[in-house]
Amino acid sequence: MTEFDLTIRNGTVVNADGRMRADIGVRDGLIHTLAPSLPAGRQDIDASGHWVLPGGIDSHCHVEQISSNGVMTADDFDSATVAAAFGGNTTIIPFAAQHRGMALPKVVSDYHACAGPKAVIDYSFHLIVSDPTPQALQHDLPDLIRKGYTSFKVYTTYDKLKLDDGQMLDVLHTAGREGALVMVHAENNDIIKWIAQRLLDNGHVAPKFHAVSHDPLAESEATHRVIALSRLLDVPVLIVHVSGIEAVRHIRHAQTLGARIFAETCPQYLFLTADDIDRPGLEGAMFCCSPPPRDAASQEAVWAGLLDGTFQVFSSDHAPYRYDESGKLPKGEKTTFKDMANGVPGIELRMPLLYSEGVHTGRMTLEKFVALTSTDHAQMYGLAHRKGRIAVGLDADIAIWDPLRQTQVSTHMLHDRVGYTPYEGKSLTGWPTTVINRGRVVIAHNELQVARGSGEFIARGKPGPLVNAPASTGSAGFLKSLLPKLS
Ligand code: DUC
Ligand code: ZN
Ligand code: ZN
Repeated sequence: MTEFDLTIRNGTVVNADGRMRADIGVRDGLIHTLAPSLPAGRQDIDASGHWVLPGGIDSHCHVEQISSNGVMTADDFDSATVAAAFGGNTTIIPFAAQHRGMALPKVVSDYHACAGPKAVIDYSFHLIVSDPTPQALQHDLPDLIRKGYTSFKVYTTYDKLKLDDGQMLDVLHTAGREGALVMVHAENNDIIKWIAQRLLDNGHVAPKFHAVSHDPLAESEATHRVIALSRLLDVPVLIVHVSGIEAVRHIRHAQTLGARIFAETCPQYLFLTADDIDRPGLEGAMFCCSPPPRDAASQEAVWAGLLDGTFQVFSSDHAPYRYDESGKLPKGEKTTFKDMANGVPGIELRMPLLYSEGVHTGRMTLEKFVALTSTDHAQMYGLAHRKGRIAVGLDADIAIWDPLRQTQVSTHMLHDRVGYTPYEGKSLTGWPTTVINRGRVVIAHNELQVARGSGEFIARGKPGPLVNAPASTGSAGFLKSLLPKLS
């Protein structure tokens, strides 16, 4: 038998549906053989005492993206993919973000020009759709979906991004017809603006008022509304970065009705609360994201949702802005909570945080961890034909975890360009020590082993079985029969 390019031996292989003692033989970037015992390949890794997991897929991160207020993220495709790889990821799905007036094909080609020469691991793109013109809905989106951009994010908030309900229905209708998945940022824009203006008028400008203005009811109302729009047209929707108890309840209720409502949450809603924003001066800005971290009861609701299947995916929503005039503090000391760039970093710590606080503590099985950080991202977003499992014929995307490695989080050990972490000082147990993407050893011995630009763009298929299962709830019969015939 020809020698393997790479073998990983003596480890325990864990997929979302179970674990086994197996050696892995890799050839031409693919998992070629899984067997109880294999001879050493040209390159051989001893995984004794380690978990051998599918490489992480971070399906929500903002990289080299200009916000609607014109602020560029601190990370580009070099630093973001390096940080992602050190944190156990082998694929990221950031956004190609349309701002109003921009043509979607040009947006996509611009992001490719940024990512191609820099990414060290594989990547794909969701679209952000802020301008659903007839050209976008009838031509550009269908064309891009066919080319492998099979999901897009839309917003109910931010003045320059938000869609009204009619536009949302237009987008859902197109997605339903073309078989794409719509991700929604669900917060009520007017509630947030109304509270924020009154706070500012009364001199309440500190970062902690960011969380006050993003009241949980703003999230609850928009989540409920988006679920209704999705059910009306029977088109699947994934609600991103869910933070509050009421939103979790709306999603769970819709799922029990049989609606195709899916959901994502992020580390900031498990490990931070609004109290973290209440710091001296402007320091709280480092903890401000939208929706904001909430309270202990919300954290518990989010944990429960992760464990009971309400959430399919756990992503970072890495939105990297520095604590200076380039990001969080555009007006220096005079910056109010309304001026700051929204977002927290987390691309490198997403999985170590969940491993330590979920798996190591016994709260979550390792199989569930794999589903939430890799397998179900592949399922939801049309990558399952290549990624998300350790199985013969799939890409050799593998993270070897030392379950006992102790780490004290410090910004200095991280590889992003943000300059702080909201998790500074936290003690973690478990870390991915070797990371392999398409058979290439990307991280080993605490060092990056591959060249910039060696990551590949992955065109995605249609969202998988989870999304396509027929819904047992939705619009009234006549509308349902009419919809497929409407343009
Ligand atoms: N909120 C978003 O909607 N996007 C980026 C980061 C954030 O906090
Ligand atoms: Zn968002
Ligand atoms: Zn985001």
